Amino acid sequence: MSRLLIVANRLPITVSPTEGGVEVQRSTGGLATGLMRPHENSDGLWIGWSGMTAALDPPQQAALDRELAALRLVNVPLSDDLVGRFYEGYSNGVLWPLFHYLLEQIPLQVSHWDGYVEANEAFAEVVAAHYRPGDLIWVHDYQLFLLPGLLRERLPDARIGFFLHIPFPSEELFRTLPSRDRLLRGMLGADLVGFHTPAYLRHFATSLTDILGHSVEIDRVQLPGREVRLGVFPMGVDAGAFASLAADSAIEGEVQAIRGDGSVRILVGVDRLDYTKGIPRRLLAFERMLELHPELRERVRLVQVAVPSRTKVGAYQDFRALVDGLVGRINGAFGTARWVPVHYIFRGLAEPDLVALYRAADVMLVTPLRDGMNLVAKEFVASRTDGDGVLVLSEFAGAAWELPEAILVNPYDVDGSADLFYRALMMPREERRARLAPLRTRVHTFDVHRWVASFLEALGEIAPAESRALATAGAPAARRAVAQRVAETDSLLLLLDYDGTLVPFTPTPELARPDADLAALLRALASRPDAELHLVSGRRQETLEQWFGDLPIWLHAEHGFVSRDPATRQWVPAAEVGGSWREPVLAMLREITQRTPGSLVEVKAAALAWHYRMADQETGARRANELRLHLNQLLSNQPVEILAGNRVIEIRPYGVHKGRIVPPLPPERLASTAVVAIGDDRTDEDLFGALPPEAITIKVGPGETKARFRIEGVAAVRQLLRTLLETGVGAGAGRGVGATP
Ligand code: ADQ
Repeated sequence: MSRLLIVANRLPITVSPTEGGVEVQRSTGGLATGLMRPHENSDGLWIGWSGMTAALDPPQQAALDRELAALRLVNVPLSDDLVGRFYEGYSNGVLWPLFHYLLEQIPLQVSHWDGYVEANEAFAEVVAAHYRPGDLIWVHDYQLFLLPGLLRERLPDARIGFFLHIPFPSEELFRTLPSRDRLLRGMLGADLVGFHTPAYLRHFATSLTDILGHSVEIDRVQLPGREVRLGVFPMGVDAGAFASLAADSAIEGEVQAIRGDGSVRILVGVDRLDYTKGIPRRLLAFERMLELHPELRERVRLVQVAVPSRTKVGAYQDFRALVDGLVGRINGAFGTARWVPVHYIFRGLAEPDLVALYRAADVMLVTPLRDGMNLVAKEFVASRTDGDGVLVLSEFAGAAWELPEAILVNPYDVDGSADLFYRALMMPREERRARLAPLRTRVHTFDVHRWVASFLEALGEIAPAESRALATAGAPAARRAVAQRVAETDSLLLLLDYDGTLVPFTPTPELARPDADLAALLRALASRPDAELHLVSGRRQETLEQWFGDLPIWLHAEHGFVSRDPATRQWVPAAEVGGSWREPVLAMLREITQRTPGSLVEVKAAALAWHYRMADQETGARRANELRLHLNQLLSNQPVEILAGNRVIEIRPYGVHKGRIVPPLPPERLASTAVVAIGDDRTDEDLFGALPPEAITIKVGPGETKARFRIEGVAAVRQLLRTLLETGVGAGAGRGVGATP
């Protein structure tokens, strides 16, 4: 079994300094309980912050080190200042409200990103220092979005999982974040990214498509040389533990004490005091119910437990005052000498007291404005071993997806909530039991242990890095192969695609002109006496002539439809230009361009192309499908082919493709020539296919390919070409070509 490295912002302990030592208490929260078992079984480590920023004296520090080592916990030391910026400032001041759709809580100017980066880097250093090959790394939550990416740089072969405990917001909201790209890239360092619900996964996938331009399949994203899996893993609670606690006779006594003679029905709320949990509107809805149903006065009571949380964040201090004010107002307006409508407890309760309260409740109110999952709802269900009690649950809690038999409320609708609270109080016994039974089965089946096991199983199923590397034969292997072949031979034939291979894609084709670096690189390659360089592109002859006309290289425009020999500098077409198909196709392309903002038509000598790189992704893809359908009908009897490239559809005469530019390679030439072809597009597959098996074919970026090797992008292509410059062709002498590993 692999060792498990759990990485979360906090260690599952609370540390309090004592005279000459420290007291370490284990946390009992859902995450801590759920992960403790695999932590202990796997002989692994739990890496996180201890919660301490104050310096300990040497005996205290020694005591803490001993305690941590015994529990296999590793502290990531964070200074007071860094915690202020990373945790309170960026994580809880910016990410938390934004991911919960509460834009008004976000500061006018987003700051402390630097602290966020610094803390994630501190985590990466500690994890990398403790990592051993074969370990599984499981990173948790929004404080550590960058960590998977930082770890991937340090540990390219590690298996890394990431789970987000809070919602992933709609892409339209997420994209307001200035650092959106870096956060997404950070997450994509993982091999598996998990969410509580399919909606969060969908939002994340849309962000990847619209912000980073990745194409996402339902449960995976293909990156250059690597795949990232996406999954839904709704987190559960330790239902068995809650059930046994609830059945304890001591708890039964406490339940009776809370319920008294049963003449006052009890509604219960249990939350961290957080503005996402919907406490003020819940209080307003309770107040409204008392207004609408005066007969309930002195007959119902709301017990609201709120555990103090994030007390150093400004928004939470104001929020506390708001809740205090509302409780005071309701109690002042409705209370009598023998009845207080809202019983407010501002502290955390020990687990037995919590379970007693869950058991005593007639109605459990879980009404967050937005919540990743909400474990309180599940703890309530697990504790109701008596099979009774009503759960009122917000539509905007992740749990609603799994617990639809609850009474679902829109917490923003105060009047509607008041009606539903009333309905829950009045619900007949049979209905209460009928609704609770399926909830109980689900909460027990999909408990926290099942959650941990299914995530780790999915992560464990991902092929270990070595076999992934073999399957894709990445950049280091390509560089080694090129170096070796160059050393064995005495001439070099280089066949290079342009867009997406030598330069990155740009919004419009004319922006992708060669930069000075590239021009110098091509010139240097072309001036080697032993090298023959071919540039083969889908572009027009005029463009290639303008950009590369003065280089002594072969130019092939329009995928090889027209070529220029460096000796004669004459452009020669491969087939007759024209055809009756052009006019109607052009009309069709113009019409679709008018309907698709951001798309454009390119008219070439032989071919016509419709580019939709700048169009809205969804519309672009839909229109491209539509266009292909119409073109297929229109052109069924014509000697043309329709080619779907990278956000472009091209219509060109049949049989003219990049493969035809390959110069004759009789056996004697092949034996003495290193043939290297590099391209990123579907059209380059024709080139790869036309080359003999000895050729070194290299695909740039993701997607299916006939090529033998794959490298990740333009920068890596240029690096490989630079290596070629540094290495003389070997004339069979096997001259030292140090492949960069
Ligand atoms: P939280 O926002 O902390 O967690 P939640 O899932 O409800 O929210 O978990 C709270 C935990 O704290 C529960 O185990 C509960 O028993 C305990 N708790 C709350 N109030 C308490 C009180 N007054 N006294 C004692 N204990 C109290 C984040 C996300 C959630 C997601 C979890 C797990 O915000 O949406 O469900 O992570 O992924």
